[in-house]
Amino acid sequence: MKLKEKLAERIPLWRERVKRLLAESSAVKVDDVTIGQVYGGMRDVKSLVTDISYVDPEEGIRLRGYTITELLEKLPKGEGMEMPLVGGLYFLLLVGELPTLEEALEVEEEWRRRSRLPPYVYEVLRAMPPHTMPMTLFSQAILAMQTESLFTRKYDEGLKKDDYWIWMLEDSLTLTARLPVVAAFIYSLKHKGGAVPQPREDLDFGANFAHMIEVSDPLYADLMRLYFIIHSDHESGNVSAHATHLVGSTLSDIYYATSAGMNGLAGPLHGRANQEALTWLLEVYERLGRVPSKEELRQFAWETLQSGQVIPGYGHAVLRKTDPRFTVQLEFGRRYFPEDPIFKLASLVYDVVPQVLMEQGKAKNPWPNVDAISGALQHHFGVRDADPAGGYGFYTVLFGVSRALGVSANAVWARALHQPLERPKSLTTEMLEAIAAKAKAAS
Ligand code: CMX
Repeated sequence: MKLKEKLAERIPLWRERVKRLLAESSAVKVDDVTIGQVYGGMRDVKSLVTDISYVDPEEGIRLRGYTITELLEKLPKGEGMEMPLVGGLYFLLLVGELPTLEEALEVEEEWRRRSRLPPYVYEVLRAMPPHTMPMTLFSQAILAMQTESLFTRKYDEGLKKDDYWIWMLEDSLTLTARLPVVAAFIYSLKHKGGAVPQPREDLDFGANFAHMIEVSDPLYADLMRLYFIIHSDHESGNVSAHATHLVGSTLSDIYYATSAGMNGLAGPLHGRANQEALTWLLEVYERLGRVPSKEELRQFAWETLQSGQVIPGYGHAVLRKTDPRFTVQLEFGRRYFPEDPIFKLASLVYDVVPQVLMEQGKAKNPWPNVDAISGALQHHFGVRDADPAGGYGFYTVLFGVSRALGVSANAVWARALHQPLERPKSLTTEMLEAIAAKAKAAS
């Protein structure tokens, strides 16, 4: 397989590069850490490394050096597709170079070959109460498949350190191949009586998901290609990526590590914001029975803030401008269904909420992130987040299918470069007070 061959060529060169950097410069300082950062969720502390993506606060994400717009232009597309093949994106994340159409199709083929779920996964999910949150089911399915890990099996047989990545890649290809099926089964359990989804041999990752979830509008396959590409990676410090990396650093396999990352993605300040953003839009829409005026929307936003809640989908820990992942989804809606009322409402929120957040003056970034609009696009195609039994959060599962691409690509490289156990140091408040007193005396 081209993907594996290219990785095998590149990994020794990167090992040399990192070895040289460490040999020559390991004592060079990267950053200073303040008491505010220690107590403030380590915001902006530069202490992780990844070559797969980088988030610039003003510009947004670049995946392997490419902006979202560049990716949509340059990644290969199959016949009749508006959006690129997700297999090409995975190739790019892993290898670091744009694939040819053939290379992208090879990843797609590999995914199709590996997409069958072990039957017990269905039983594990069926055994859960009907109101179980979709993200709980998603994480459980990933953990249940840990029994399949070749990395762990080979490790137990005495695997050489230099070969860790090979089995991490094997597991990652299998896991990522199966996640659209897991997601479609969760949706089927919630809405369609639990029939087992049947992926097709002739469809790519995005179209197969659309087929399994039974959305017949061909535009949905393109939306899902776009969706799976833009949610894949957002450098290493976000909670799902960091939790996956942290757990993986103990040499836990990709199943253990990704399940941990998904539990982080399930939180309202992270991936669950996509569900909450839609709920917020539907609440305002249902209250008035129509798209509100700007003034009505302004009032609704203030009510949310005054009740002590955040406006979901707005703000970011790193970004300080509109998230390009938001913009590209906005453009998709404007192009294909500008008159959809919930989409219209989501666009109107973009005109109103940043100003409200600026007036409130708390959020460092008043602009929308990826989650502000993704639910409105799913809603257009009739894909529901909430389910009749009271569970909700299916949209976060979709985020999870995509995020697994990024975290697994990072995990392969973490094993390839022998990244060590992660173990930062903690201090007590008394120690921080002593550091503060010393600094005060010195000034
Ligand atoms: N609505 C209201 N208040 C907000 C806000 C928002 N959208 N975004 C930030 N704030 C508030 C914070 O709650 C914080 O208030 P306190 O001082 O009372 O605690 C203050 O502004 C400063 O926060 P910040 O430094 O700007 O933001 P953080 O880095 O602490 O948090 C984030 C970032 C994303 C958690 C926050 O902006 C937020 O809660 N947004 C809404 C939830 C959301 O959209 N999350 C998804 C992010 C993308 C993703 O991971 O999927």
